[in-house]
Amino acid sequence: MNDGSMGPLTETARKISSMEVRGAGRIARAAAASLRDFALQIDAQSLEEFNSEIKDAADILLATRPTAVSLSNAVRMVIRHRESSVEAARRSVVSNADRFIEDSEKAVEKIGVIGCRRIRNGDTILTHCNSMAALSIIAAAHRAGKEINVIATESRPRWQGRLTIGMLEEMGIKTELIVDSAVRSVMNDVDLVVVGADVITANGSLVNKIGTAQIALCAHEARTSFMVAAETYKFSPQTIMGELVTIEERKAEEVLPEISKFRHVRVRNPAFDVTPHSYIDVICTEVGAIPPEMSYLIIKERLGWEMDESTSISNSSGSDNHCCYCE
Ligand code: RI2
Repeated sequence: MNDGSMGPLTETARKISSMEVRGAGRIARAAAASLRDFALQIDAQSLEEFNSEIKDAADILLATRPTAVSLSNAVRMVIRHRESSVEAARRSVVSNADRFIEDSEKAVEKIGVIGCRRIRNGDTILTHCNSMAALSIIAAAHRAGKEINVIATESRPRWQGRLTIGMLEEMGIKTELIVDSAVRSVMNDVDLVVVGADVITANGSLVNKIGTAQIALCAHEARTSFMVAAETYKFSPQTIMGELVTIEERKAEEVLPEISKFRHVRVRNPAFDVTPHSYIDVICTEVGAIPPEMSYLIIKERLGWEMDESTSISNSSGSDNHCCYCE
């Protein structure tokens, strides 16, 4: 393995782990771009050597964050090829990556166009964390001239809500920021909840930023519509094969920087939670607004070829993470 050319890729992996690069879509595009650039550098004498180098690079990226299936789906879509020469394999990986990046950016736009049709003039929308797919729907409604108000949560412990209010401010959209624990107290003012996704499972359940499930519960209680914005590469083929979704547990210092001063205190810092499909009204994808029950079909039709056990690739990392079954 020529470590020289691995430098930029390991740097991308470091940024994904540290969340300098974050957001399921941006993580997937960064991984695709770094695999492309690495493939252009590989100096292999045989196809086997090329495949082994690209597989090692893929494993480094897959070991960064365990939850967002966008990462493993992107890696799989980029490195797959049926070529018989090094140069043909290299061209294949490069064009797979370019196509993935282009399609994923177009998907965000399409989700905006489709999802904004479910927003009425005067609606108050609540959103959580910082999701490009969810913001695409809100921005499209605004561009369509609809008068909307947005309530954004802070999204502790990493404050992604501050990124969201910055973007809404730039678009000139009326916005309120709330602490995460204020959701239920404002839910009666909310017409629609719009959030992003890290994983959509085969049964239509959602894995997204910690706090999403509580928001869904409050929306369910208030009979407020709950919409998920998710590109089809965020659906998980592995969950059809019965695999559980790994919930990333991040370091305690994110919640309590001075944790080392405590002897009897342990911090729990799960980065994501699970929203049951029964709390989700619609999942807005680039191929349409679908009921959660249609997730299996999306996986079959849009990600189809992954059904074969032998081709299963999934994120892997860390022991602190826990797996959960998506009820
Ligand atoms: P987009 C983020 O995860 C949030 O959970 C967000 O809802 C999801 O990714 C999707 O984001 P993190 O990387 O792809 O902040 O829609 O942990 O931008």
